[in-house]
Amino acid sequence: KRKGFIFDLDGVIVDTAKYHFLAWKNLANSLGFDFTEIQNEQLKGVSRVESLKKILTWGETTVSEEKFQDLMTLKNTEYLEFINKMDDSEILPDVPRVLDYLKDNKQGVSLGSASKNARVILEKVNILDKFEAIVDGNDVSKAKPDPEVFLNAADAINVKPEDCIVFEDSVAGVQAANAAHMISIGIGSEDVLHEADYIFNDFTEISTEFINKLINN
Ligand code: B16
Ligand code: MG
Repeated sequence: KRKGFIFDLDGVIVDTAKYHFLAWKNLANSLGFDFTEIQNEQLKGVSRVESLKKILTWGETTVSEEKFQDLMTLKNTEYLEFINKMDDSEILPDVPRVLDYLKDNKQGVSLGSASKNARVILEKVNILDKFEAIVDGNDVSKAKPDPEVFLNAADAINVKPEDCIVFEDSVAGVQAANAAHMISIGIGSEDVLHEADYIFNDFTEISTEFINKLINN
């Protein structure tokens, strides 16, 4: 049977959280306060606008709407400098193996990411052509944990939500997949992602047998 396999981007296909961290940290420091890795964890899966709102709250800082826009642009400009240096060596282990297996077995494959930079990142790491459809931060109005991004990603490949499987590294993303009535697969630690139907540390732990089980269920 043709199922739909929907991949989150940041934290699932590539580890861009480290670049988001550096760019947000520099921004926070320029405003006179610090930004920690623990805070960065809480921004996973969260949109750019919501991320900046949280950071300003943590830094007990308020800015005008105009300055807010400037800060978003500044952060993204620096983030893109890191992205522009990426290549296929940054694809997380065994992601290409799973993508190729799904394609060879005629499964639907799409991207469901909160990032507005999804396409450029997939191009940089040279796997844009592995996806039948890309749904990203430019296409949705409601952020994860709202299921909109995954429902659109399912629709774009013509697969019913209940026949879709989502790979996610963030709590909000797992909740979005569950809200869409899809099978959620958490990539990361069990402590954080316990709401997922299945949890793996990374794709090296995802066997062909397991994928076959998902396809045939
Ligand atoms: P951008 P994902 C999310 O991507 C990231 O996890 C999150 O940290 C980031 O703030 C968000 O994209 C927006 O990214 O600034 O590039 O539009 O995990 O949903 O692929
Ligand atoms: Mg993610």
